[in-house]
Amino acid sequence: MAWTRHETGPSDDGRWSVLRIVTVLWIAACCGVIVMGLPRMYPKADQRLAYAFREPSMDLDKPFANCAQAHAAGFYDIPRASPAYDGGQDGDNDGIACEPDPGDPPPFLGRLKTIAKRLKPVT
Ligand SMILES: [Ca+2]
Repeated sequence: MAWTRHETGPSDDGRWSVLRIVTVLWIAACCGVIVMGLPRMYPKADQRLAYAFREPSMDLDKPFANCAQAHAAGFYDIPRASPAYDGGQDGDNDGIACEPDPGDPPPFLGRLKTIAKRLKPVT
């Protein structure tokens, strides 16, 4: 039976545990080197990712006249932190202005297009 093997003395399990720990530490070290090294190899990559995923309305400098204009320009769910936020366009005062109307296309589709456009290589 398997349990008698553990009672008789050291088995392969001990060596495998050490090997497993060393392997995990090695993989963790490799991941650390990659994570720490990538920004040094490609210094602009993290800036570009941050820009791509940045809330688009943060790049605006003033609110839209109304939510219809915001929606026509492709802006939905404008957060309070954005310069484009207007409390008058946030009817439920939850910090999000110009939420999509029922029947509007899902805003995340437009957001995905923006992210893809921002991630395209500059030629
Ligand atoms: Ca709201």
